[in-house]
Amino acid sequence: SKKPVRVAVTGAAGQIGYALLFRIASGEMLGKDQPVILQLLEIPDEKAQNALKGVIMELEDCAFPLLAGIEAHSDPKTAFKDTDYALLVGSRPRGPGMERSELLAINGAIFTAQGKALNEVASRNVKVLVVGNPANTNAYIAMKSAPDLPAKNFTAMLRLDHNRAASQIAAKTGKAVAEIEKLAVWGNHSPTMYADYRFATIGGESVKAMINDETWNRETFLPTVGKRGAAIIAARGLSSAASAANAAIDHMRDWALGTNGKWVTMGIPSNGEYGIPKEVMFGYPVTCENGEYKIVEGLEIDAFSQECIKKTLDELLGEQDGVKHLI
Ligand code: NAX
Repeated sequence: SKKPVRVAVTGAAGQIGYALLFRIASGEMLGKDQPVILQLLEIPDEKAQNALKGVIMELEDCAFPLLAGIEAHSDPKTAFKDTDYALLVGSRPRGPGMERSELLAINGAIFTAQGKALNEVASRNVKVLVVGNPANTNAYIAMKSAPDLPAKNFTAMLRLDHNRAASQIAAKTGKAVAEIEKLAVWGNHSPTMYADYRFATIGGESVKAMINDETWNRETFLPTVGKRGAAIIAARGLSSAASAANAAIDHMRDWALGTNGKWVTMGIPSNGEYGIPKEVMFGYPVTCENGEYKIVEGLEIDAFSQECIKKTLDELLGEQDGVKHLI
């Protein structure tokens, strides 16, 4: 049988953590034959550490055959020791009345510390996914704080936006969501992201031709996908958690185990593809094979798409500029 791999999860006692850990432990992320050791990080605060203890008791009570160990941590330097995968979920999202500079400063401190800890103690091949918002910029900070690790191993989660877009298209066309191929989401995990179905197909047929309604694209589809997070908060009184955890599982599983040629969306550091400046943590369509992702290149970018991509890029460059002094 396979040797266990180490999976670190931060914010482990939060609501996404609660929807995520049990699925990782049951083998949904890395395969039903891959034992895992969970290395869970929470803030030192007594309430958070107690909540984490409760989650661990429940994980134990599941008696998952693949769960080879569980550890509770309050320091990233121990939590990330030799870790093969790191899901950085805990962060400080923007609260009511919070200044942008305050948000960036708090997360800057969290993600510089976690980036440095990964740099010092993680496996040299660690695959990092940042879920905590602002996800792209937090991933950028962690990457810049870990100069000894490959920059390409730092990624941000845009998979929830991708899955949201797929579900809207399935509803619009009346087709099964599983049949949708070649969907892309460009840019920042924020309402500025650009969900792009120009290349998408269902059963080999063009989704764009099937829908054939540019007004729907611009006035319904894009705002619906962009504001879906806010719609869920309005309805549930809490932000998306199960769907976010599901997207994190999808992202890591596809990265680790491959997509068989299927396109998925990942936030990854640019190498200049599609005119995005180097190192910007940008959502791109990718395929994955042998533990590596590859950007889908050569797609035509029309004037409207160019405009959308510029808007989300400008927002990201602004965020990146706001944290320059921290890294
Ligand atoms: P919760 O507030 O329920 O949980 C967050 C947990 O993180 C808390 O238990 C907190 O104690 C812990 N935490 C905070 N700072 C930490 C640190 N420095 N080290 C370790 N743990 C720390 O939030 P939840 O609903 O789980 O959401 C977590 C993050 O995901 C938020 O930033 C949220 O904005 C973000 N999201 C990102 C999404 C994406 O698509 N990229 C979608 C869903 C979600 O909104």
